[in-house]
Formats: sequence, structure tokens, C-alpha cells
Amino acid sequence: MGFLLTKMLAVFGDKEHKVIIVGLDNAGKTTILYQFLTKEAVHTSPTIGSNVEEIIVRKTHFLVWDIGGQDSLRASWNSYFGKTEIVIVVVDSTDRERLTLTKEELHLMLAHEDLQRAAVLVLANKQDMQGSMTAKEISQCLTLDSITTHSWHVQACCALTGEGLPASLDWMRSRVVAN
Ligand code: G3D
Repeated sequence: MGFLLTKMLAVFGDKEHKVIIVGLDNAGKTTILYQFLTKEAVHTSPTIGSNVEEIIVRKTHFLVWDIGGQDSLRASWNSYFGKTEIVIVVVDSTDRERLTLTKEELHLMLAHEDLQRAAVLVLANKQDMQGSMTAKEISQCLTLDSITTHSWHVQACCALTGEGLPASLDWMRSRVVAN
């Protein structure tokens, strides 16, 4: 618990950049978090707590919170927003039916006062699956072009193989280094 507190205080001390991973259940959030940790270029500290991990990308430290996506948990997402610099929105690219729900959640989040300075990374996950939507299609469905208040980026990926994830980490790093 003391260690967790130390890590949380580090965020407020601006030594680590806070990232939250959101998305509907089954989108691949947890798989992505742990795939980040196994990439060769990424060195990690031991697990800090349940689904909270430190990731270091070329000396830039991120504290990444994987927030559950089930109906009952989505209402509490905003309790994690404070000090967040990057919001990762994970999309199951085969789940066409629920993309509208993701769109609504995304635009609702961006209106929240605690996220006014956060950058948004949309991960179009499960690209290995037949019939998956492309990153461009997902971008259009989520109306990302209409977002002018936040820096955003969409990246196609496959959490199972890790494809697309190093590029995502590079983009995240470029965002926090730029600020
Ligand atoms: P969540 O944390 O968003 O709820 P999980 O999602 O990370 O638990 O992943 C949900 C399921 O999707 C898991 O399968 C996981 O293996 C699978 N998955 C995640 N990413 C990919 C991907 O890129 N491609 C494919 N094909 N599957 C993926 P199970 O079977 O364990 O439920």
C-alpha cells in the first residue's frame, strides 16, 4: 500500500505521466496493458496494484491505469480523470454494434473538466480478425475529425501480437515530451 501511495504521489509530483486506458468490456484493454509490458523496448517496475503499471519508454515514465469497461464500472471512470495526460481508448474493431456507444462515451469524457488538457489515443484493436474495421473507418465512426479541443491519434493494432503498439508508445511519448 505504501508503494502504491508513493507511486500515486509521484504522479502528482509530475515525475510520471498518468495514462488511463478506457473502452468497453472485451475491447482488449488488459491485453494491451500487459503487451506494453512485454515489449523489449519497454522496461517495467513490478506490478504496483491491480491493473496499474509503470511503463518506461526511453526514460519517459508512464503510470498506466487500466479501468474496467463494464456498464457498472463506466459510471466511475471520471473518478480516475484527475491529472490524466493521455487517455487511451481501446476499440474492438470487429464490434460494429457498440461503436456508437464508444463514440458517446468518448465525447462525454472529452467534455469533462479534468480531461481538458489530455491527449487521446484511439487503438483500433483486433486487426488480426476477419472483418475488422480499419483505423480510418473507426476514426470516421467516432467522428475524430470533429475533435479540435484535444490532440488525438488513431492507431491500428493487434494486442495478441503487439503489432502497432510500439508506434502507440512513441506517439504517447511525443505528446508528453512536447508539453
Ligand atoms: P478488456 O480488458 O477490454 O475487457 P481483454 O479485454 O484484454 O480481457 O480481452 C478480451 C478478449 O479479447 C480476450 O480473449 C483477449 O485475448 C482478446 N483479444 C484482445 N486483443 C485481441 C486482438 O488483438 N486480437 C484478438 N483476436 N483477440 C484479442 P478471451 O478469449 O480471453 O476472452
